[in-house]
Amino acid sequence: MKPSKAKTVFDVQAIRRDFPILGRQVHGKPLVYLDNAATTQKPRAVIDALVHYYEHQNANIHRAIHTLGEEATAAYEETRAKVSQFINASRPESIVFTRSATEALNLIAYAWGRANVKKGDEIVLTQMEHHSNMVPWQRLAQEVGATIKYIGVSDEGTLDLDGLDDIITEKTKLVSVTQVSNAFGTINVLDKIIAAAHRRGALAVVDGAQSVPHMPVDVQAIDCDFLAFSAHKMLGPTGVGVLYARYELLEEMEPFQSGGEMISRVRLEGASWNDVPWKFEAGTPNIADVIAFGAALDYLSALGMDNVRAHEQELTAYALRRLRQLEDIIIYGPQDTSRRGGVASFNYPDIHAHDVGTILDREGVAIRAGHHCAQPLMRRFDMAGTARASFYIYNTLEEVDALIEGVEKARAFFSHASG
Ligand code: C6P
Repeated sequence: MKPSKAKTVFDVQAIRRDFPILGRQVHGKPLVYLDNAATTQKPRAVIDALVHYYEHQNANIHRAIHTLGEEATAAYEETRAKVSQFINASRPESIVFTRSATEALNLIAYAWGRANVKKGDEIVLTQMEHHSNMVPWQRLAQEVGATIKYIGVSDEGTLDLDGLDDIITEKTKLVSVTQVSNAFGTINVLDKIIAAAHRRGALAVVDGAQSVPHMPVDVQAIDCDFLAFSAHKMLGPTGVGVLYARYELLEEMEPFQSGGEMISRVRLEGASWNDVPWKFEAGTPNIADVIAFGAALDYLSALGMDNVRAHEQELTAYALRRLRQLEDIIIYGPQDTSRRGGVASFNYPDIHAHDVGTILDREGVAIRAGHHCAQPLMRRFDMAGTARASFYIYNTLEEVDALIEGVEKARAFFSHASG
């Protein structure tokens, strides 16, 4: 089947030329990188920003009075301002840099959770959360004697919001929900959940690890209290995460880690804290990678997040249409692409997802196979895992064809093997 020409909103071939890794081959085949939900590739501008920092500006920040230190500090803080603008935070001081989305979620659980969640209180999560938005809350609940309640998932892979008022009650202190499922791609409608949380006086945490990289996200419009995401899933380097929080909450919260940078004054008897957000950035941060993340944000902003979303939606619609034509295949998540991100998650009843992934790898096609760090969701569907293709700005319809051909090969190989 020949693909119809892409109606893409930007020049994908020009974008591809910005990503050096896309020129490589895997097992003698051109690399088809469809594991973007795990981490995305990096454009030359991000790689260059890292090299430029180490070649021209390398210095510690917030303490040196020399020129290099001042330049590095300015570049680091400039990324904070760019992140703030990217998600429409009301001020850059609402942005805390962490190591990852995981660390951002842990920061909330420790610094806010330990002070505010008490015995008998309730925390509300969903059954489709990534482990990073489940385990920190489970540990907190266990430690303080709180209870966790879960919003269930329908057969379609969407949140079951019937009975929401019985789940979110006056006992609820915090509701934490992913905006987009990493495993199925489901886009969750947050308004109802966040409004219900606020009506009961609870705070709302949004796991934006799979939404911020792929669609416009406006924290003021969503009305969340916290948002967590990772730079490496949006063209940036690994080792940088973002915690957005309402400024007043950061002011009230005690620090997460302690040491250098996060203090204002230290005496033998004790210490006082630095201003927000530096109070939450103890020790020398990941300066180079934060600065290079700024280049990633520039790249995405120049494309426009509406365009990023439109491109992924087109690829996903095409992928779903082609996958549906394959006999026996099971596809997870909503079929309507207006309700799902750039993810196609599927299984054959009699072939292990890892086997599909291995055959695809021989064809140069990189996908993820397994439980996607969402074991409770896998259990809900009575399976060990899925094969997951996830798209980004540099993927093409032709690469979706390569995926389908690889899946067909896997099917043929294993039917043969077992037949
Ligand atoms: N999901 C995936 O392949 P970190 O690892 O901290 O950058 O991100 C954690 C995380 C949190 N929430 C969601 C919804 C996520 O998808 C992830 C990371 C990757 O699906 C790696 S497990």
